Amino acid sequence: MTEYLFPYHFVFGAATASYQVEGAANEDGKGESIWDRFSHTPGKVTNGDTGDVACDHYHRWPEDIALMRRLGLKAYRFSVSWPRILPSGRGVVNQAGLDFYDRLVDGLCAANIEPFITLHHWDYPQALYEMGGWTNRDNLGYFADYAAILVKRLGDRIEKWTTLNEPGVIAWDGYCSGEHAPGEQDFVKTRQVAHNLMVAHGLAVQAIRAVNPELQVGIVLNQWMSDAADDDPRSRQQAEDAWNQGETTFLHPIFKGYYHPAQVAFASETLPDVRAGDMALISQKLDFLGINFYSRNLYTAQGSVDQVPGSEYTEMGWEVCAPALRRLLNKINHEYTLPPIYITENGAAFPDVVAPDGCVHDERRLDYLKNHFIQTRLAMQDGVDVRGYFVWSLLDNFEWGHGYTKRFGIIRVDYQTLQRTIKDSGEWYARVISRHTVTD
Ligand code: IFM
Repeated sequence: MTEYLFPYHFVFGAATASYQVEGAANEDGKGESIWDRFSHTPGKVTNGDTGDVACDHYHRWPEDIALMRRLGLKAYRFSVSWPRILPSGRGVVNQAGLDFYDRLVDGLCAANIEPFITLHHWDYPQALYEMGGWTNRDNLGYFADYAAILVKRLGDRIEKWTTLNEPGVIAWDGYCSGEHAPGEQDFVKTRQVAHNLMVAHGLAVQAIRAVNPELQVGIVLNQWMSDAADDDPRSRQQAEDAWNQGETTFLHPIFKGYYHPAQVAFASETLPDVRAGDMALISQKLDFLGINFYSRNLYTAQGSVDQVPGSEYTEMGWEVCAPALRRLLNKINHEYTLPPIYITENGAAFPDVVAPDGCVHDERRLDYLKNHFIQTRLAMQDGVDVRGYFVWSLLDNFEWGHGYTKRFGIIRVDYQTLQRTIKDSGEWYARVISRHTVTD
């Protein structure tokens, strides 16, 4: 038996996102988001599910904070619904929307749970989308205005501010595959959206610091490790090329101030319009980097491998490969000069069942989390400065195009009754947090 002790100040947290858990889609003056529109469009989401009610976190947050306390969470990462604050995405502020987050943050502080806020986790205001969305540069400043409004209201109680969650998914799933809102399929736009998101991030960083320079500001990127399947140098080259052409899209501009040359060469037909000053804005020094990690891509000399023989897969079809997290952390730590890192999401969807004893014995999720915690600890021993870890997710929730069919929570949500039940993985996490130790 090996014990992996985490440092005293290590932040053990869990995460959610507004559209995935809040519900109350039309309450208290909230405006429409692109996800409201998309999920109500027939054929876009499995079973026609929407986030109208979701986990009803908007009303049940006191119960959810009580559950967080029960788990002993040190921090809760949540996102803000932009159209709840600004129903048209800009202009008139909806005070009732601000009041909701005010109550939530007060509740967290009273429970000694540190709030980690994300400004934007995909529920973009429909009204701004109709003005060109992220493709229109004139809209980017509205994100900074929105950031400033939130900092003025919540900056006295929240220290850690994240601008965007997974800009790559916003761009590629929203504008290329069309599997996410707004459901476009246009590769040229995709590249421009990716660039514009980084500009908007830079503007928001400035806006946050202009209101309160004491706050810590970061961004959350989802990164998949690129692994070679064997020792063939051509496999290693494939993995490295794929990393440079794809996985550096945000890391390179943000931490080096320019696009990776391999990416520029690879995507030369669809390069975005980069204006003077963009790169300086994008590469402003950050206080932390959030990494969302779920899986890896694997390459042979012939190209990418779809199914890895002998590997376990989650309900999302993602390979389970915890050691890839350690390799990823070491790789980015080696290639970039990074601020402290938080694992801002890690977790797995598995087909849970409620046992006759009323419990959810989610052994596979528990093992997944345990092994990823261990690999994180090993990466820290290798010298990577990881300060915290947020399980995705606190609650089962609306998994975007999959609706409610994929459960990631360490707490089960019964979508008929909205009753919450802590799963075995949640009970395990509570023990880890109380002992600061993961035992293998
Ligand atoms: O549910 C999502 C989350 O919103 C962003 N990161 C990945 C999760 C699982 O797909």
